Formats: sequence, structure tokens, C-alpha cells
Amino acid sequence: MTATRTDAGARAGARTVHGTCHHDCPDSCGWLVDVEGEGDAAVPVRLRGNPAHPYSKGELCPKVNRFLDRVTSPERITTPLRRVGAKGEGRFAPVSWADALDEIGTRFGEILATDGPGAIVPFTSAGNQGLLALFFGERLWNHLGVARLTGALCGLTAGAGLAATYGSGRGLDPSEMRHSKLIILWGTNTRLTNRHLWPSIEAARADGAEVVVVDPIRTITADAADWFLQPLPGTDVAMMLAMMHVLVRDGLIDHEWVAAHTVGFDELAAHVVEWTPARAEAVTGVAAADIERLAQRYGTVRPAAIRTLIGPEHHEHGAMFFRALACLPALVGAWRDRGGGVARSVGVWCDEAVDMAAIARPDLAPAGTRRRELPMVRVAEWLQDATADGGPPVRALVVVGGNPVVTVPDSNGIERGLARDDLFTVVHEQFLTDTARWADLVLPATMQIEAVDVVTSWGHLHLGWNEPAVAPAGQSVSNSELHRRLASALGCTESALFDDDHLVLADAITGVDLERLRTDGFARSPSYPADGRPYADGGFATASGRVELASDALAARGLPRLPTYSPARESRAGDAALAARFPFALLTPKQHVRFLNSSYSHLPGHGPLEGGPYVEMVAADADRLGLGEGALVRVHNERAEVRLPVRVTTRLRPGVVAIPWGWWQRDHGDAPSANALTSATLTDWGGGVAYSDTLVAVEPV
Ligand SMILES: Nc1nc2c(c(=O)[nH]1)N[C@H]1C(S)=C(S)[C@@H](COP(=O)(O)OP(=O)(O)OC[C@H]3O[C@@H](n4cnc5c(=O)[nH]c(N)nc54)[C@H](O)[C@@H]3O)O[C@H]1N2
Ligand SMILES: Nc1nc2c(c(=O)[nH]1)N[C@H]1C(S)=C(S)[C@@H](COP(=O)(O)OP(=O)(O)OC[C@H]3O[C@@H](n4cnc5c(=O)[nH]c(N)nc54)[C@H](O)[C@@H]3O)O[C@H]1N2
Ligand code: SF4
Ligand SMILES: [Mo]
Repeated sequence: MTATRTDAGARAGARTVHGTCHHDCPDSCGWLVDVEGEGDAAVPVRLRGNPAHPYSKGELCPKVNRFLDRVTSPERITTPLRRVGAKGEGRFAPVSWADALDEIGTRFGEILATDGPGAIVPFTSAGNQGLLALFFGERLWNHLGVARLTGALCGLTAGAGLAATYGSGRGLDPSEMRHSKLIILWGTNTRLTNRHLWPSIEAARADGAEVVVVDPIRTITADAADWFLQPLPGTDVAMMLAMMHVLVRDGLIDHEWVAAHTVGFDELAAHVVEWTPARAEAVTGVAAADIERLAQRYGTVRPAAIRTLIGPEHHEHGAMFFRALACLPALVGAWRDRGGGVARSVGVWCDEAVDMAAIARPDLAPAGTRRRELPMVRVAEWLQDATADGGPPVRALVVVGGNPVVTVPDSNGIERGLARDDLFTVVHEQFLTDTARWADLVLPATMQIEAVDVVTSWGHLHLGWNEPAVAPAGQSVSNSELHRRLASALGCTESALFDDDHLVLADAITGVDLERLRTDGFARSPSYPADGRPYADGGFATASGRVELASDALAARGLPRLPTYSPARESRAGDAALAARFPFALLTPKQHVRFLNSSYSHLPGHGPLEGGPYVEMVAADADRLGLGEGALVRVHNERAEVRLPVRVTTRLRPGVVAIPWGWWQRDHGDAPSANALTSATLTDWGGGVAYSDTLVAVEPV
């Protein structure tokens, strides 16, 4: 069996190898790489979408259409590099792998002897969300018992919010919205961030579905919707409570379903009496009449789907957003219908085909030890030794697949931490990112077309095989090979740390036929119910087995029992004194079609075509400040100051400004990234971070 074939669409003389996009993107597209030459001489000549892929159907995106430019970029790192200048200066000299590994062995040995394993922190982010890329390294870290990051930049808060109501993150497969008649895209920018879902939405619409977008920004998705509602950031729960108010008041509750599958309805009904649409209008800025209409539509149109993804979790009450949202379909019995319910990540369904423990091997941890836990989103704090846990100062940091200087709040604090002379920083990367620039050692990472892996999707139900099409460039190694080399540098003898990639995948892929996955390039996880209705007959994973409209479990943790609106502390409603000094709410959205988080802005076919960083505000705000298009401003708060040109927009509400995000500091005169400004407040539960509860002032320079 082979994942290589001749393909009708291939270039003459080329063979075709199929793979799967590794980016942290819900679409996990299937691709085909046309290759000329054999073995080490093989070169990729073209990369295109795989027309046979059931979800992406042959299309990629403006980022990955140019993936081969990324692979062959002259800026790519292809040998290990050792720092020769001061920390952060970005001056490096090539070294051999042997020397780099020797140095790591010595430094880690010293740190383990003097400060213990808790002083070593691996920071693995989702730059490559392949199973081996993300989880194989955990074997080594478990074996050594080093510190472990808790929480996440993305996803855990949303999942934890849904789980508070349903018991797990299981929800509607978004492709099933093909069958819906009402589709509410609530805080997700589908056409930008999840573009291969859009055809299902268009197909439903051609059959009469109405598409509603709820977002504080009039995004390109809002532009394409039938109806757009624009709440102030972080206020949606008030709108949901008012919808519940209308549903109860107007007799639109599915009492039979509620009685059979929920707990706490009477309590919730009493709780929402005071949440009139007028009250919600005062909080959200959305007209009461619009909230009435949305509730009426939601209570009467069948099937009704709500699609949401990540954006709204980046608030102090981010988990509460998802917990409250999950109550809506239960009230109207939307789960009865094919195409009804809430669709968020389907990662849980996909992952049911995989034995994660077979990859990460938690059993390799030394008996009786507990790994030190540090919050992922608080890098700046623990790198600067402001840890509250009484553990040792962090002495070694290993960054794999992430660029925290650009992607995590308090960029300036992270850089102060990375500047510490007594910190040993190793970064495994493809490019000299703003983070890699601070490293003591940079180790070269492969690209997806150079290493085997399996990618599980969080936007559809297909696992994707990734066959290497060409040999690793230069001396680059995959994430799994990196950890095998680290294990050997550290003198480890546990054989599982050296397992071969194919062996690991064979052990871990339990729910689909591995050979079929490999030959076809994709396989559907079988766990999703065949009739498309995951909760038609209840079966929730909560303690009560029902939808918890009222939650004892949350109350026991000191969290609100019922869906509850509270303003963020850093918001105009939450802190009037702070808002008097910093009157604008700042959003830092994904907005550039050629970017994937911070992964493309530095490349010639991407960043320059998006212009450059700017801050958007509406004309009324710009006029009041005497600012014209292009005027240079200081955007600042207590954390930082960023200088940017103004772009006058009609996409925002007055009082809200936006800095589309993803740019590197290096490319903009070392101007701090947008995340120098953003709030590092933890989310209510789930361990995420409130990027989008940030107040700033804007002034002409
Ligand atoms: N082109 C492109 N695609 C991507 C990415 C990328 O960088 N570029 N990143 C990938 C990643 S890592 C992820 S997690 C996904 C994210 O996918 P999405 O969740 O769809 O995208 P976001 O832009 O994070 O957030 C969606 C929307 O939430 C809105 N939002 C913010 N606060 C609130 C709020 O309080 N209420 C409401 N109703 N809406 C709010 C934002 O304005 C934004 O338009 O996209 C993935 N796809
Ligand atoms: N202000 C603001 N901040 C945000 C967000 C926002 O909307 N606004 N979104 C947040 C979200 S949702 C997310 S998911 C995070 C993303 O934050 P990060 O996970 O840090 O994502 P990237 O910036 O894309 O960095 C991924 C890095 O991995 C590298 N890489 C790619 N493939 C491989 C590989 O196979 N091996 C190795 N070793 N490296 C590889 C890439 O070159 C890239 O530099 O950002 C978050 N930060
Ligand atoms: S980044 Fe997303 S949309 Fe683009 S090819 Fe990869 S999975 Fe598909
Ligand atoms: Mo993300």
C-alpha cells in the first residue's frame, strides 16, 4: 500500500503524494503534492487541494495556496543555530546538531541537579496540530516530570463552558447545518477562519435558510449574512438571557423536551424574568426589537443551528458565554432535529478515533510524582519569576510550534523574561520569529510535506493522513524526531522515548482503519451518530445526565449556578474610573486572509499584500480626536504603547477600536505587537485569557 500515486491532475512526469494541512485551523484540508525526482533529490513542484477530500473538496486558502513558497523561503532555518550576540539581538551562527545537543544535555543536566524538573518548561503550541507533532514530545516530558502548562490560548475555555451545560464538548457537526433553516453564526468569522464550511451554509440558504451573524465587528461573514446584530464586546450573555426571557414569556419553550432532558428550568425561568429585551439593549447596544425578533425566529424556525467557534472565549467571562449559549437549543428542543443544536469544535468526536494516551504516554511519569503546573497564558509572569506556586525560577524553556512574543498577552513582559541571563531558551522553528530571536539555541523544524503524521480535525469529522512528499530540508527534523534527539542528549534509556513514528500511529489510531486512512488520505471518525442528531434522545455527560440549566457543579466551585451576565472588570461597564482614562474597547481580531495567526505575516507573498499594521476606528471617533485616515496615533494603556496609523472604518461601533493581529515586531521597527496591550486576565474557567477585554486610549502622536 502506498500514499503515492499518479494523478490525472499532476504535472507531466511528476508523482503525487497526499497530505493534510497541519495548521491550527478547523478545516484540516486534504492536499496533493506533485513531486519530481526521487529520494533526497525529490523536489515539490506543486501543492494543490485534494479534490477527493470530503470537506475541503480540492480547495485550499490564500495562505496555503503559497505553501511551497514557505517551504523554499530563503529565510527558512535549516541548521541548528547558536546565539552569538546579546539575547534578543537576533545574531546567530550555525552549529552542528551534535554540539547543540551536547549543550542541551549539559545545561539541562545542571538544571535538573540544582533546581529540579519543575524549572524546565516545555511550551508546545499548535503550530503543527498533527498527532505526533503535538503529543509525542509529551512522552519525554512525562518521563522527566518537568513542568506542565495548564489552560490554553485557544479552545479550552469554550470547551469547558459547553461542558458545564452538557457534560462534554460533544455537539453538532457543523456540516449538518446543510439541513438547517435558521443559522446563527454567533461570534465566528466563518468566511475567514473556517472557509470550507461556507458552502454548506450557502447550500442551506439556497434551500431557504436564514443566516444571522452576531459579532461586535461587521466582518466579511457579516457582510454576506441576511441579518447582522452587533453587540458590544463581552455582552452577549445579556442578549441570550433576554432571548430566554422572550422564549418563556411567549410560550416558545419545548416543555416536553425540557422535562425529559434538562434540570433547573423553573429556576432559569424565574431568573430571566428581569432580563427584558430593553434591559439587554442597555447592556449590549442591540435594539430590543431585534432581540425580540431573534428570539421569535429561534423559537419558531426548525431546524435551528447556532455555530460558534473561539472568538467569544477570549473574554473574562468567556466560558460563561458558551455555557449560556448551550442552554438555548435545550429550551426550544432544537436537538430533536437533524441540523439543530450548537456546533462548535467537533474535535471531541474526531479524537474518539484516537488513543491519545498511546501517544503522550502519561504512564511514563515517575511513580508518585506530580508535574508542576503553570498557566500557559501567563508566560510573562512565570518567565519573570512572578510565580505564585512557590516553585523554583524557570531556568529552561523549550518552545515548539509557537510564537508567544506575538501571540500571548504582555509581549513586553515575555521579552523581559526571555532576556534573563539565567534562562536557557531552546526554540524549535522554521523561521527566526520574534520569539526565536531570543533563543540561546534555535533548532530547525520540518514543514508538513517533509514528515509523516495524522491530523485530527476540529471542524469536520475526518482524520487526515500526511505522507511525507520530500526529505526534510537541510538538517531540519520533525517535532517527534526533535524529542527523540533530546531524549538521547539527556541520556534517557526508556525505549518508548525512541519509538518510530509509524509504530506510534499504529498504536494510537484505534477508531479507523489505518491502512485505508493511509491509502485514501482521510477517514471519517465513526463516533458521530448516523442520523446526525447527537442528543435527540438526551444522553448528556453531566452528573445528572441532562442539560444543566442550573448547575450544582458550577455552584460548588463558587461559580454562578445559572447563566449570568457580569461585565468584565476591564470594560466600560466594569470599571468607570479606568474607562475614563482608557475609553476605547480594543479588539485584536484575525482579519487578514493571508495570515494564520502569526505564521505568515513575515513572508513576501503575505504581509506586504495586507499593507501593514493599523488601528481601525469609526469616523465619529476619529473626527472627535481630530484624526484623518492614515494619521499616526498612540494606542496605549497601563501595559504598553503601540504607534500605528488610523484606518477609518464603518465595521465597528463607536467606542470600539480594532488592531487586526498577526504581525511580527521585527518587521515594524520593533514596535510592540498588539499583545503588548491586551489583558492577561484569566477566563472564568477553562484557563484561557481575556485578550478582548482590553481598554485603551488613542491619541494623535
Ligand atoms: N484566515 C485565518 N483563519 C484562521 C486563523 C487565522 O489566523 N487566519 N486562525 C485559526 C484559529 S487558531 C482559530 S482559533 C480560529 C478562530 O475562528 P473564529 O472563532 O471564527 O475567529 P476569531 O476571529 O477568533 O473570532 C470570531 C469572531 O469573534 C468575535 N468576537 C470577539 N468578541 C466577541 C464577543 O464578545 N461576542 C461575539 N458575539 N463575538 C465576539 C470577533 O470579532 C471575531 O469576528 O480561526 C482559525 N482560522
Ligand atoms: N491578540 C490576539 N492574540 C491571539 C489571538 C487573537 O485573536 N488575538 N488568537 C489566539 C489563538 S486562537 C491562537 S490558536 C494562538 C496561536 O498562537 P501560536 O500557537 O503561537 O501560533 P502561531 O503564531 O501561528 O505560531 C506557530 C509557530 O509554529 C511554527 N511551526 C509550524 N509548524 C511547525 C512544526 O511542525 N514544528 C515546529 N516546531 N514549529 C512549527 C510556525 O513557524 C509558527 O511560528 O494565538 C492567540 N493569540
Ligand atoms: S490553513 Fe485552513 S483553510 Fe488553509 S489549507 Fe490549511 S486547513 Fe485549509
Ligand atoms: Mo486558535
